[in-house]
Amino acid sequence: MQAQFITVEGVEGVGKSTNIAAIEALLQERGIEYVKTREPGGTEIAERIRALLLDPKAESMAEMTELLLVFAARAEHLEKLIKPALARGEWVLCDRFTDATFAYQGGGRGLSTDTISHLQSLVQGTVRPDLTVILDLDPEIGLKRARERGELDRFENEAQTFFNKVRSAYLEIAQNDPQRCVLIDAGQSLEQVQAELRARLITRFDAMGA
Ligand code: Z5A
Repeated sequence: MQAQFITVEGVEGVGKSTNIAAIEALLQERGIEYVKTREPGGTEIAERIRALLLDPKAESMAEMTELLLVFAARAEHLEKLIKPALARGEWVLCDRFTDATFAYQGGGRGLSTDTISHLQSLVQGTVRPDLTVILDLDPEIGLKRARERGELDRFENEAQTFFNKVRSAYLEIAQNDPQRCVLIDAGQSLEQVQAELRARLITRFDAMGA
């Protein structure tokens, strides 16, 4: 079967890193070769763009600059890592992708969805995730977890209303694309979240013969 492109999304502190480890365990059990990566980032140049995007000292960055930097990092990531891995037959497991742009730059910042869609076509061509896990959580809880972890990045310093809009945008994406998206209530205990995620992925993997 064709290598699959899996992405994991949600507001800050929702548990993406923790649940990505559970997805990796399932891929390994099934003997599936994969590459784990993240956005913004994943290659040397894209990681340098990430550092600029997350730098709390870059607070005056214009919204359009932010959007173009996200897509510049993505162009690099696609050409150097994602497309070559898929071409080799390896699955790609990515912490955030373009849904994050629709949620943060579209929903959060209020930039036009048409502009984002246009950049998506320009940078990605026809590349889209095959499967997206959206972890849903009240941003207040997620931000509390992020704050307990230490210093906040440029996005985590945004107001609660920003994250409420980000969450709504993710819920809209899940609702509009149920074929691709698996929506999980991440407000449950970690054990419950992982059990539900595992069960739903097993159903999907079995259906595709993976
Ligand atoms: N961004 C953007 O604006 N546009 C774009 O196109 C893209 C990104 C691609 C970097 O993302 C930033 O880039 C992001 C949006 C922007 N904004 N910020 N900040 P990031 O993914 O690197 O950063 P993050 O969202 O803060 O993710 P994170 O730090 O990796 O958090 P997480 O992976 O979601 O959470 P975690 O580390 O797995 O869990 C946090 C803690 O909660 C940890 O102690 C866990 O043990 C605990 N946890 C997890 N699940 C549970 C449950 N169920 N119960 C209790 N405790 C739990």
